[in-house]
Amino acid sequence: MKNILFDKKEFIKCVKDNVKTLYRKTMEEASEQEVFQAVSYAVKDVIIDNWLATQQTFDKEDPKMVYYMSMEFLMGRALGNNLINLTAYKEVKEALDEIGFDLNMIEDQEPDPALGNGGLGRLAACFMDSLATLGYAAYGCGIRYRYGMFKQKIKDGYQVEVPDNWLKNGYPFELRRPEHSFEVKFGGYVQAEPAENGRTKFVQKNYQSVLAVPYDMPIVGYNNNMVNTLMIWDAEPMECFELDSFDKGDYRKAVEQENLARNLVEVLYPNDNHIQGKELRLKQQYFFVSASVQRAVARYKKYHPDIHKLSEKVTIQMNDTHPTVAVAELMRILLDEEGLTWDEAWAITTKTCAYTNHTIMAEALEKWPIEIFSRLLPRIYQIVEEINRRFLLEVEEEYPGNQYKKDKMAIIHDGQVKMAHLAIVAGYSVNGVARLHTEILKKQELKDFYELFPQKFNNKTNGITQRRFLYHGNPLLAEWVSNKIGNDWITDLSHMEKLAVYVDDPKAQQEFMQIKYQNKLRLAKYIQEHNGIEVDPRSIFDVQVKRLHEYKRQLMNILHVMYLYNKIKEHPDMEFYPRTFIFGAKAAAGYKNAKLTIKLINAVADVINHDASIDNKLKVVFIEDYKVSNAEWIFAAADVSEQISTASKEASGTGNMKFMLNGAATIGTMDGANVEMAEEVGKENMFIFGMSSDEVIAHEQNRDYNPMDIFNQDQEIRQVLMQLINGFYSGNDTELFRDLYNSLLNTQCTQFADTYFCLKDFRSYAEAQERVEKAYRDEKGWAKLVMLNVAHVGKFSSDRTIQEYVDDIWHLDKVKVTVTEQ
Ligand code: T68
Repeated sequence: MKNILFDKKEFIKCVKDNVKTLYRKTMEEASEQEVFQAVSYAVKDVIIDNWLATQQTFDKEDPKMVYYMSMEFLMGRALGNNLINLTAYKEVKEALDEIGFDLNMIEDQEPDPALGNGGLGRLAACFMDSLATLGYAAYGCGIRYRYGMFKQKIKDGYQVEVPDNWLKNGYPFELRRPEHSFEVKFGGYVQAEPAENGRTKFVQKNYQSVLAVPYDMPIVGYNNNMVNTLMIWDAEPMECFELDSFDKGDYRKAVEQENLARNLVEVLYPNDNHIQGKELRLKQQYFFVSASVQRAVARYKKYHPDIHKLSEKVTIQMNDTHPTVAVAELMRILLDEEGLTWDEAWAITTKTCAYTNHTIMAEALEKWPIEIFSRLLPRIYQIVEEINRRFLLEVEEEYPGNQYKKDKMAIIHDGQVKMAHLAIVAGYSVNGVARLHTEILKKQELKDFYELFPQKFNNKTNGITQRRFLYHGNPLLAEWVSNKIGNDWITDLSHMEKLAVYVDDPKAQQEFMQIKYQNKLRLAKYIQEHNGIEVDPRSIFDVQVKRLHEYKRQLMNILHVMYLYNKIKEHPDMEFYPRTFIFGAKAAAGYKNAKLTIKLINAVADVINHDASIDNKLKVVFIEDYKVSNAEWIFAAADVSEQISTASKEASGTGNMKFMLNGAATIGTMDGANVEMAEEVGKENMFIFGMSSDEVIAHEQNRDYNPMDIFNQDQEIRQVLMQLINGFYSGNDTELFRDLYNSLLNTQCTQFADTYFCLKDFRSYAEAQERVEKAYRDEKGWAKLVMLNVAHVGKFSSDRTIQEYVDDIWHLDKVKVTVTEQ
């Protein structure tokens, strides 16, 4: 088949035709947005052929498939990525150049689909890319939120949330598939009825339902013709408003049902690592899980007669506990619709479902009040009760008479349904996302379950896709790497180790640092345009971009900036290498201390950036609306990557890997995947500081940490803290930052003062920052250090991660798609 992307003339013609048919315009008349749409449709055309071919191959070869269930897919823009994976980026760029359009500008017109919060959602997106690239059959299953992650505006230093209406111009890379719609039922009650086979069948009555309609998005594999599918579900009313039901006095119900459909997928909950327990969220969970499991079973049944063998062709991976109702939904389908016995259904379910844990933070663990759960999902609740009853018998057998164990491990206890317990009991695999995190799960958080089911537990250290975060985000470095070692790194990142021979080569060092400089110029321009701040591209770009959370310790970072500022003011002649501290972070709308930290960063920026006396030695920049699209530029331009979470709190982190891939040095704690990064590149090539996770956990258990001791003993720290409450950064308003001060020192305001040990780790952090500065002054030494980081990043590709999931958990078959003339 002819691929128009590689034929300039044909491609331009196609774009022109699209502009004409879509908008009745010529190229000259079309807006940038319209040209984006026209180009995207031309690209989609090519994708569709591969998509069809992939489906045909699936039908023929019948491979085992993974259904990756996730409340969040933080995909980022598709156009550029699709062109890269179709290996047509350069060709299309040139073709567009010819007719006077800049591909970058066109890419910029695409909304950044932000159907996720942070790491967990972005991981799902990287996994989809790797699955398609490695040739594995996969469906991503999620929700088509009408509004994704809010857009962040900074007004007067405060975060303001603006709705993200990403669908307003229509999204070219989605396909509505009404023929695959399913009904999803909520509420009502369950009636036991006699069934033909003499058993009892359970029927949900007087329920409300919505129609789940999937939109498919193509997931293009790199250079292999493979196109997998991300199906995201929209909710529509079952039938339009009926006079009929009005007549029956059911008017209220008809309206309620319509409202249910309208509200269900309206908005993504914007909390990262925090669960609020809102009823609508449970509705969202059951909605997309039920539809996805129904579609998976329907697809299986189309080709296979024996439902007992479901797990030979289908595996369901649950991205955290958010989709855990999947186990009960699968049980329901097998029991109530397929008519299997409990034991048959349980045998299938426990071979089909697997669970990934992403956090040990207590506030992120999902627990649903029985009242909400049983009212909303009466049949599902019955099934969970039965799973719990049988599980507790198992616990009793293992630990006779041990009520304490039973209470601790029960799925339903104390008026709550514990989703992690359900996922572990019903899943055949439980994995953490970095080695340290998995060890903490086994030894502490999930110890009881590990002792009962040791064979289920395993680690899968996270990874990222180099195709988006190097090839697309940092074209200069990507090209340099390819010139040095060839193209193999694009699909096998372990090839990066071949760069090791260049780390002492002065010419290579110079080229490498020149590319970094170019990327810093690009970011400096972005900052000038967006923030109106002039930053010196020769200063050290020290970057912390990630969701705002107290455990990630943006507060410690900005306190350190305040400390440096005091030092420079006090000793104007001291040696100091100019630094630009760059922050980017969204705070959950209701997270007070997080929002106040954003205000503090901006307040500090305001004072420091306007102080001419410090001779531009320090600059502070808060980048508004941190998201996948601007992240790519930020990673490319960073010298220093801040990965400074309190040890034991960051399950893995993935930003750390993206910086490493782009030649930034990490300053970080021995937390999450930082530990494994240090193992790969050597501790001497990172800037490690702070307490170990064991030390943190010991302090938490012994409750023997008192930040007041540090406040009393350390003058400089005290000075910084006093500046939070003496109006220094708040135009004499002594109350503005008091909550932050209290969170660090006042035991009356928070249960534990300085819960995340900012003061405890402060000196060690400041000392590590001094090492950074010293290392940066040694130009050759620095070039070698960051090049070594790039050379040892191989392990952190999501291709490696996915291959481990396939080998140890999913056992998928590799598929090869060939596209033939149609
Ligand atoms: C992150 N978790 C981890 N959660 O914090 C991070 N939570 O260490 C890890 O690298 C990443 O997952 C991938 O494994 C999250 O991002 C959430 O976003 C979230 C969303 C809703 C509810 C709870």
